[in-house]
Amino acid sequence: AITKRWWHNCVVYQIYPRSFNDSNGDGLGDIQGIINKLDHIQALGANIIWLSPVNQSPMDDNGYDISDYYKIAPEYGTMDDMELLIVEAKKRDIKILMDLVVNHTSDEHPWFVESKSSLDNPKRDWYIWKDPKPDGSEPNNWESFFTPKAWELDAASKQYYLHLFSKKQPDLNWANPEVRAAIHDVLHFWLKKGIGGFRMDVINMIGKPSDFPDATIFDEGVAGWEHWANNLLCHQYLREIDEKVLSHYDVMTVAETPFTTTLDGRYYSHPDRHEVSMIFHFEHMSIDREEHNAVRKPFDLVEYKEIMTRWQNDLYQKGWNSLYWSNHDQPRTVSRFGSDCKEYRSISAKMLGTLTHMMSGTPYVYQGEEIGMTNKIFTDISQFNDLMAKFHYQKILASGRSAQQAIDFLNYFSRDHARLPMQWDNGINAGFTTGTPWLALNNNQAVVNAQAEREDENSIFHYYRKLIALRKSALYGEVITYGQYQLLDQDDADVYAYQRSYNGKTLLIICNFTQQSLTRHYNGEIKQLILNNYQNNPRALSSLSLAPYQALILDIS
Ligand code: TEU
Ligand code: CA
Repeated sequence: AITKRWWHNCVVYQIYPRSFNDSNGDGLGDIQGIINKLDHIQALGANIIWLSPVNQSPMDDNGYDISDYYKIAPEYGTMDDMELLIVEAKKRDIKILMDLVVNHTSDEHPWFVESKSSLDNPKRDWYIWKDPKPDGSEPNNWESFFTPKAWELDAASKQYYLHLFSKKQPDLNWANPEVRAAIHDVLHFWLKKGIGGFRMDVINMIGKPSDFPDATIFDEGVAGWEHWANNLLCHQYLREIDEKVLSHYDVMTVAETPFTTTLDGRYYSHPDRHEVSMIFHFEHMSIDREEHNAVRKPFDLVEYKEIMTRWQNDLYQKGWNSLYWSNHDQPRTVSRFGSDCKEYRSISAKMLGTLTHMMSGTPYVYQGEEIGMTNKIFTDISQFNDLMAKFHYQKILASGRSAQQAIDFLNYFSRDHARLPMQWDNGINAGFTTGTPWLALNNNQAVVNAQAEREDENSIFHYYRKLIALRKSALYGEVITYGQYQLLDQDDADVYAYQRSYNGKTLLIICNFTQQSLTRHYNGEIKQLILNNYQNNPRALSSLSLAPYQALILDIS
């Protein structure tokens, strides 16, 4: 068994500051705007906020390119605003997790400016510089997430630097102990301000093998990942962070870790290894697409169950899961996995929330998910903001597909969907700003907005509020937090049903993923109907009728 920790029954709400709430009419969300909406998050019942980056940044990747770890981006506010946010959140029993983006900095960070200035600058070795191959080409064949190659030539010094993301995001050289010490200082600085921990951006990529070998796997992701993802160096650097910093505070950490298996998940999150509290894996995020080739695949519920079940079982009492349907890099949950048509948007959003919130782990709610915000229909590449959308567009055209095919893929996949301004009410700009929003709204705020959701007791918002409250409830909190998971009917392609059991209590969770009415048979007896996204009353489990997208949480102890 694992030791109980305070974050085990917490629910995290993710804020993408740029798109959350604008307090001063410049069209950009800001920290004061977040403070003004803390009551919304408190009403939902979340007690941790993961704040996407608010540090000073040229915003090449909307803040995931930091130019000063000790400063707040002026467009988002001041250090005083940040300190006020921590205080105001604390008054509501909410902790703030900051986004720690330390695999790379901005190329405008003074460290990189110095590093680039000459071959013998003391900070030269803070980044990863390599000579070209004899023919002048890149030091190896690694690719980048946002550009074809991971290396950029600096004409002045005739060396290449490594960037796994954009060329304005040079990778730090974690092999250099000075770099690691500088990052440890950054963590201490923020933890002393009273934050609750960190979400660690692509932290599983910080270890680069010293010989920089060529990639040999090309179809399964950004080439090179077999060398820089989840290696021993990374685990060692994380344990060093724990020893030097985290172990001195009572904090939670969540590591963002693409390319991970459940075994990696255990290595990262087993408490005795002293690395991180939990990780974000991406297996279920690639269920309906090959990101690398920019190709969409059909969603397969049986495969989805297999993935989720493996994570639930393999980490049970050996680590800790995080549970999510979406974040600022993903399409909108209801459009992607449910249905955003008028008839089923609300009901399917509730069903999807039920599925993840009843699992073992810490659930994450991405801003707008709790009110069922949807994907937008884009018609032209000029409407996208995200640098990854532009990269994918070029990649699709280069693979011989048409511009329309590229837009179709982006309408499904683009990170911009999640970054459209939050819809607070049915007023001008959905209440997000009184100015011109930095990214055009989806314009369905007449139907989808937080005010309407708050006022309607049958809304998605209130359903999510109930899901979150259950995890903390005296009656069901323990079984939801610590119960053993058991999948039922693994080959059922339409319904996801599972049980959770703990200390003599058993919950049965049933989710219909289709628009059809179905009948299913389960063992046991309904002792109590805990939650239902329809108003009806299920009778016998031996012959249970399920309405389209129906979700049930039943006590069958
Ligand atoms: O994302 C890392 C990452 O793996 C993404 O590039 C992902 O592949 C893609 O967004 C869609 O699946 C993190 C941040 O969450 C992202 O916003 C940043 O752009 C990136 O790191 C670089 O910091
Ligand atoms: Ca603003």
